[in-house]
Amino acid sequence: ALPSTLPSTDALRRRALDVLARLDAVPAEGHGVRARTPITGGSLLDLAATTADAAEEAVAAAHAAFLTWRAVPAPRRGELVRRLGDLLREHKADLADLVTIEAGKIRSEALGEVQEMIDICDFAVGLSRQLYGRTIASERPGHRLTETWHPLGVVGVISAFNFPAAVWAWNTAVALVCGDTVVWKPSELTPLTALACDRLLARAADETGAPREVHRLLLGDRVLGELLADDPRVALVSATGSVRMGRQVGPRVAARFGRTLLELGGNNAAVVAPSADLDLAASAIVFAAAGTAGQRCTTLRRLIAHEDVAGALLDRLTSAYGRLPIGDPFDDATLVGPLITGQAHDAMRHALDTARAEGGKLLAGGGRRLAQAAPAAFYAEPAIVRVEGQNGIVREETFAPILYVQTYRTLDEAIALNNAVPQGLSSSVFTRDVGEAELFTSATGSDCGIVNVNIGTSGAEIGGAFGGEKETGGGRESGSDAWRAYMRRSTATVNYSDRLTLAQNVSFL
Ligand code: UN1
Repeated sequence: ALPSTLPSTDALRRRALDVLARLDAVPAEGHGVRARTPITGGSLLDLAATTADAAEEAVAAAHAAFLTWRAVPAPRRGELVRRLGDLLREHKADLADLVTIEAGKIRSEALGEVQEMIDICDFAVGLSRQLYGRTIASERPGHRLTETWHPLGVVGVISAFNFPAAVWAWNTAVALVCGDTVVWKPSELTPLTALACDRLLARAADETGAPREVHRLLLGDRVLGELLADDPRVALVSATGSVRMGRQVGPRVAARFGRTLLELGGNNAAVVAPSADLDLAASAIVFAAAGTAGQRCTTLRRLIAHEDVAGALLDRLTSAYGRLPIGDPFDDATLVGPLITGQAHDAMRHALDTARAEGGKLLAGGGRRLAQAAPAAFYAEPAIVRVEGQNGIVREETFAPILYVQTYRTLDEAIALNNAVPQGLSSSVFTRDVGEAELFTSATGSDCGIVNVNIGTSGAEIGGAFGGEKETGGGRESGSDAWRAYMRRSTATVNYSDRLTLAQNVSFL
């Protein structure tokens, strides 16, 4: 029996079913996909996996819906997304419950995830009136050149367990206003959250008169992802997950000249300069490194501290790590919930063992909690490891709360360390020196897609474009002009004169 510090699997199942009932999304039981909770490691429900035939049919339906949806004026398409945002506001607590139950996120972060969905809906509604193209000066008399953005087609969304709802919303809210339709293959680990999102969007579609088939959900394993990768009717595959997954999906889509938007691993660093406010830096570092139990692609994994402040900073960090409340993510006092699976815990153990074998020194954490109370759940103490150099395991993204610490002398050296890993998602510098901050964010500074000053690496706002370079995959989602990846560009040259003039002064006939 579990101690009173963790809820029982039965209680969590009841809670999930209550939420699903309120959302009118009670799933049919079946085989192939098992909903479970990392809070206890227990199974919640067995659901029917989508068959390959049903997945084919879903793509066909989404493609047929695209042919009508693309002709609906963009501001009208925005009405569907506005309604989705309203429903998310109404059901914020319910959806956050499912995120906590399936992904193990603490309450505040689960609510934050739903807020991120609401924010992107608001953004997309505004965007639905701002899908601007360009007018270009023609070199020919009596000619006009314009660039117009048109809907692209079916977008296949492949998403991960760690943002089981928000990453779907980034893609779907933007794709829908762009005139695309969506087929979603969520992580197998978070099917109930996916069902709830799908249901809320179906309601929004019914209430605004949009075709239901603007969105279809596929539940199951990677075979369904491969199906999306290989289907020429899927114009864009937007995939979030590991570099390994990206290496499989990217070339398959490219082989048929389809488009991809890849959000793969991060190996994010923070540089702490001598002038930094160490209290501010320490708070930011603890959230970025230990928050979400280290399971964000933006999680802080490498700390690069100036040798003059490393000692004082590490004192603050080890003391904060020693007091981190680890346990039931529904408990308001908890800051660190469970790892998603036993494999994630194995990967953490393996990384810590390897780091030690490579000369690293464990400075904090690394142990397992609540193992006797909940043998099938994996609560890990966030770890800090002092390393010398960045070879071996430090170059890899281990999806767990491990912070590797190194020191530096010159900012050039720190920037080189920041950039000397295969991934390029997020980065931070903590400094009060404007010159240092500017250099870090400049062309010769951090090579990442996200570069922060005096805030941590995680927790980006939706207004900016989200994504990274190198093995992170190069894709950009969410705000700014990331919407362009979801549309096709058409360049139109119109001759309104009564003469044929060829470009480049070519004469013919
Ligand atoms: C992810 O971990 O896949 O910047 C996305 C952040 C969140 C999104 C993370 N807004 O941490």
